[in-house]
Amino acid sequence: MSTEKRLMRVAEMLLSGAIEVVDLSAPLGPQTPILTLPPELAVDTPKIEIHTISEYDKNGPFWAWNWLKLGEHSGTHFDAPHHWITGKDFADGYTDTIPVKNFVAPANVIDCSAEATANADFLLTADGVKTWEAKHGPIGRGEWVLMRTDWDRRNGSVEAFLNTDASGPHSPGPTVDCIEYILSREAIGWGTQCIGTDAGAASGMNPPFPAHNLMHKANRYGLASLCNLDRLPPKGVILIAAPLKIVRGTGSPVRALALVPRS
Ligand code: 23J
Ligand code: MN
Repeated sequence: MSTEKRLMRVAEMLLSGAIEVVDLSAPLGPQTPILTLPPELAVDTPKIEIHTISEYDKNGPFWAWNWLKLGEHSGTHFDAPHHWITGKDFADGYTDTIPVKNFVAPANVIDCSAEATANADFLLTADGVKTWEAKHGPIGRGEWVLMRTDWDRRNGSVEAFLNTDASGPHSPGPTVDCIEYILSREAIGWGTQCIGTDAGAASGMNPPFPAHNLMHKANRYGLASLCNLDRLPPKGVILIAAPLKIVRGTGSPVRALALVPRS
């Protein structure tokens, strides 16, 4: 079959529902949980604000529109290489310079939901990824690796989502060797369902924040606060996640979508 015919076959399957489009983004608004870092270390992103300019009123009689106050790293969002010091020198590491073909790629979904439900500090290791590969097949070059934890079930509550106590944040994520391993498989990115791509305990790892440090050092990407990974099969889906074309942007909220064959 010609490429033209195959592409139109995809369009037919989208129209018929044979290929389903699954929404992997959380609602983006004032209730969206925002990352908080230790005050001695950092300044935080402000909460999202949505301000009405007009809604068919004296400020605009026939139209409605808003303006936003919105951090790049808010809600379901994309991390670009320039976000981290290790990725700062890549000319194609900003939201406006990443090649757009990298925004459409297959995804591998590693189900850690049972482990993360039992233990909020659960860490996925390289061995955990290899065990998954033995069952589902190898992670291919240019593919996403997504850690399913069902953490999106906590999205309605900032406290539950951030899950911070006196000892710090408790949320699942990858170990250093997990990220090293998926990079050896030439994954294009690492995605999670928590506030960031790294575990709550990641500040104490070596290097600190390995998903950020190592993925961005390799000019690769991150996705955080993904939803609905429980609706995806382990393999065989296409992920579409395109950040806004912010000039020299370090990340952006995204409407992440998965193309999934209807079973
Ligand atoms: C800055 C510092 C630490 C972290 C993050 C940002 C994120 O998670 C993010 O949204 O990129 S852990
Ligand atoms: Mn981020």
